[in-house]
Amino acid sequence: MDSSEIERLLAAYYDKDMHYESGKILGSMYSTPPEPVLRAFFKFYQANLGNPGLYPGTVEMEREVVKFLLRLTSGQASYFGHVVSGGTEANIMALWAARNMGYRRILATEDVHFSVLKAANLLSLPVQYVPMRDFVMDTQALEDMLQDRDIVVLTAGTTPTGYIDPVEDVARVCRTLNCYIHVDAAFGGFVIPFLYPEIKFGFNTEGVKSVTIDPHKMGMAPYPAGGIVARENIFKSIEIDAPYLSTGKNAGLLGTRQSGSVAAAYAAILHFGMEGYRTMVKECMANTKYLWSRAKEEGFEVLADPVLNILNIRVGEVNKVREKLFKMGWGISTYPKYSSLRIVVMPHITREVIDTFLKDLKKVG
Ligand code: 0PR
Repeated sequence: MDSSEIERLLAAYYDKDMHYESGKILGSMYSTPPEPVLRAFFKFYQANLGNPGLYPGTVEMEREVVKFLLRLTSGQASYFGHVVSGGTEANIMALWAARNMGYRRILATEDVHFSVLKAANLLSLPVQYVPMRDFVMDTQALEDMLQDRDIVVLTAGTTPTGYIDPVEDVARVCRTLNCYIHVDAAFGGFVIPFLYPEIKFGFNTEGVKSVTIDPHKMGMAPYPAGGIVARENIFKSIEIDAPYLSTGKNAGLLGTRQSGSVAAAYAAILHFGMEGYRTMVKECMANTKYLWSRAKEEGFEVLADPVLNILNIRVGEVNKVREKLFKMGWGISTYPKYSSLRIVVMPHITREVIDTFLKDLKKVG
């Protein structure tokens, strides 16, 4: 086929998909990255950090990204880390390393991201749920359950509510035992430092060994770009011989890996910088509060006052409402457990979008 025919055929599929530009995707943790970031992706899209020896330039950019992730998580530049395909791979790598280091059981709340359950299944690690209080881990309950060699997975910005598990309190409870604390800040890592610099969720709490923090969520990088950072070289425990590769070793889940997104994540960091991210995050939070007050004005019940830029609106028959909204062009996540619609207020969710959405929701909610 010639290229115009291919394009014509593909356009039909493209039109079936939802697009961020429409402003109608309300349930994702992603927004269209700025133009220079996308250009970086395409310039480097053939780089493959599965064989780093061929791509020393991209290796350097990965290190720069990791250094920025360490800055956001209060780590030191000498700490360790990788840019990976997403929060799932980051969580799997951390838990894989923890298991190989001799830790035996995962403790987490029910609001932990399902990738942690996936990792537990892959790694044959048992999971015990710790009760929650006000949407975060109940430290008292944890204290009663905790055993030596447990892995405590905390979430800084949970997937359903955006709430932040009490990292410092948990670390205090863990202090007398040999436990592994992993913090999943896949979403919150690019938000908390800009809204609440006083909240400790990273390496400024002793006992936190690794943190997941994803450029392809609030870091405004295109996928696949997750991040895993660690205080010590935990990756040593998952390293495997790869004699024919330039480095002779591989310490990750994937082999070949799309590394245009490493260049793009670096470009996003250069494009926004700390100040640019702060401005963007504050705008998202202001819009979240706008959504919160407008929804209440319209008579909707909001599940929990927003801490980060995630808001849940409670509706009856949540799946039916979601289907109706979908027919009106809205892409939204639901949390059946809370009977709520979850809205992640990313940069494309403007006040105009919010007003239109609430009008539509009134018709079907
Ligand atoms: N940890 C947390 C706290 C997460 O919220 C997520 C994903 C992950 C880990 C896993 O990250 P990856 O998806 O990068 O592997 N949370 C989003 C969610 O479930 C993922 C998502 C993104 C869902 C876009 C839908 C969507 O359209 O909401």
